[in-house]
Amino acid sequence: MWRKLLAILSALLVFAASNQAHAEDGYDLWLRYRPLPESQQKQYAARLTHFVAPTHRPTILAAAEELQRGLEGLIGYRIVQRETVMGDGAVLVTTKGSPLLEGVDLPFDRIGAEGYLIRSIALYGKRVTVIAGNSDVGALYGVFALLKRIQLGQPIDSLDLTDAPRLRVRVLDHWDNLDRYVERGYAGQSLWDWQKLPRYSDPRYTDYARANASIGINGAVLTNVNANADVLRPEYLAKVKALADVFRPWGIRVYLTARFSAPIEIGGLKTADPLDPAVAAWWRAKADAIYGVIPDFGGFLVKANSEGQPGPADYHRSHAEGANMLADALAPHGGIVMWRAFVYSAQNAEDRHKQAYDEFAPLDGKFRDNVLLQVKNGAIDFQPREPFHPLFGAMPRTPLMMEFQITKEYLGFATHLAYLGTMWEEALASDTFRPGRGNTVARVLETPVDAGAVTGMAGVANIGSDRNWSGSQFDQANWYAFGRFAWNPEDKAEAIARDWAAMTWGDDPAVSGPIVEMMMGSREAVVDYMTPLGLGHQMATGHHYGPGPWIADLARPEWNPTYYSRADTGGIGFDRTATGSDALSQYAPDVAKRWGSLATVPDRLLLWFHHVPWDYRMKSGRTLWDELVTRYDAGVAYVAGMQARWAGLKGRIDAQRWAEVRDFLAIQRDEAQWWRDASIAYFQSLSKRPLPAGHAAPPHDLDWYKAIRTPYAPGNGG
Ligand code: GCW
Repeated sequence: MWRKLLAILSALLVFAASNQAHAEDGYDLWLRYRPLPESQQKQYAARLTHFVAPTHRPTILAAAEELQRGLEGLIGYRIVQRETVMGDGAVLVTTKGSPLLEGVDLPFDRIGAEGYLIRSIALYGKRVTVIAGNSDVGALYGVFALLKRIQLGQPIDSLDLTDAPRLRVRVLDHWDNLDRYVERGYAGQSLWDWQKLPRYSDPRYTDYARANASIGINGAVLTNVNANADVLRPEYLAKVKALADVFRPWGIRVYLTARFSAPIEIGGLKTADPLDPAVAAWWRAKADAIYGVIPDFGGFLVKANSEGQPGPADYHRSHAEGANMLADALAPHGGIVMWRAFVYSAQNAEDRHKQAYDEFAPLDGKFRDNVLLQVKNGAIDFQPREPFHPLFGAMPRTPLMMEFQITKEYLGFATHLAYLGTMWEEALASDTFRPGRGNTVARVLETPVDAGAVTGMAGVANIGSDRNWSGSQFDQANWYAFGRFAWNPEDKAEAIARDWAAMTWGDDPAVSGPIVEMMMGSREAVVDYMTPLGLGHQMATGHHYGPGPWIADLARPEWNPTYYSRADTGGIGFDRTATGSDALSQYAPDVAKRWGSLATVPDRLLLWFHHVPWDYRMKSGRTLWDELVTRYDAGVAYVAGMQARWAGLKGRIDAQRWAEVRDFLAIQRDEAQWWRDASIAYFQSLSKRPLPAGHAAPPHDLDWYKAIRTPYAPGNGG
């Protein structure tokens, strides 16, 4: 009796102590490693008694320390290192060719350079778990995979797992300026404290690298694509080196954005013409200098001739000529160029949707092997919904990498709960029909254009100095999901959400179940209350915060929401069929045919490709106008539903995180209503139709919504 009481008391004390030392504020991300129930702890403990690993190697040391840290949290003790297998329960963290594995047959040929295998085997008559890769980083990924299993309460008794990333370059693009301002950042300042580097390295850099490694991210572009050449100066390279040194054990390379005019700005040259020998020599010398400091430097990311950035077109050279010149400078060192296809021009009257394709498709096959063309998921700009970019599948001789935006510039910033996994799955699963059926965007990304060609995926980071990293608890899920899709573009959003929810909020299905349900419909809800039925870019100017569907007076036509909606008294939508801009002709004929016909275009893309009258009859039987209103209201209702679900989780989730999410949902609810009311007020001024029965009129007139100004909304400039 007393012993039992004492046990309960001490358990309570441990719980209280660990709670105090570790208030849940989101800092730990999905690597919380909270204690498992005692019965589970015992089962795992028997399997994990000690580890054997060549920890003189930095990446293996990182893996071993993560294993210790994770198990200490999850099962309550610090697993010790031994020279060799000392009994049952040894964990071997190692690589192919280890003398310990002599005579053991393991499928190293299945896991590539960065994959891992995890096997339960008998070694020297003992029950052992082997975690191994062909490289140290493979073993590191294997350790994270084992820890994930344990976090999810899955058995580890007879393991036989292999996994390997399907893309080679899996990078976060930080749009971070040198003064720590983050363009489109909603999570505080840049993590990179340039002023204190290189002498002081914030311990957060290690936690950032750990989190990335746990989901297989292997690169970080440290600086904004709207670039500043100063980062290429020697004093900044010393700072970049300090970050590279922290990241290296975690398998993460650093990359920088290269401002195309750097030879003029910091090199004293008169030109940045890529065909000028002095310019090429300057970049070669710059690359040599970078690799002298950072031998495993990843390469450059370039935004050229887009939104005011300099580029090869300034000298009447093509994008290929510009990219290849940089690629040649990096090639001797094994570096790559990620050249962005996000190019459109104010001087070009062509539908913005068509411009990148027109520019790049003719250059197929003209880029060096170490160039990756980085293409946004859609042809416009990270809208809540866009059809896939027509370049996917259209450049079979050019490596294309995907660019997703993790930070929610167009999806409600940090406060709106919008799980982007479903959006990315939708893009990746899209069938390009090039060269034929079944070649999805994911397959285009995964299939190297020739042996040894690079493949990749980039995500515009949503990470900043906020304690919870991403500006909100739920935006962490988007960072997590991005890593998972970069590892396997054919992964499933729901499976990813389930893993994330269980690791982040606890493995209790009564908690993680409702959370996953909230997440799975959340992006569609944003589409509904912001831009339903294929509308796009209806946001207010510059900061993109809140609705501005009436805006028509901006200098560049394609910056105006009215350019995209084409709403008038007759109807709404952008005719991109042959009678309109004919952007559809940039897709494979099967796709163009399906989306080009009113009979077969899905509702979700209707107004993206067609201009239809307000009384157009939808598949639901409603008129277009009624359907539009219905969608706006459905979006708002979904948010209300999330609020109710979240209220039901009170007490099951730690107080601080629960309250934060509750308050953010309240903000989202108000803003969803604002979007709905303002949009309906504007479109009704054109449709001149009554609201369908049961749908309330906006509480204010259109001018009231037009008068709203939010000049200090974050993310739009330093
Ligand atoms: O989405 C737009 C953003 C810009 C961004 C640009 C780009 C970095 O509004 O802030 O610039 O895209 O992707 O280059």
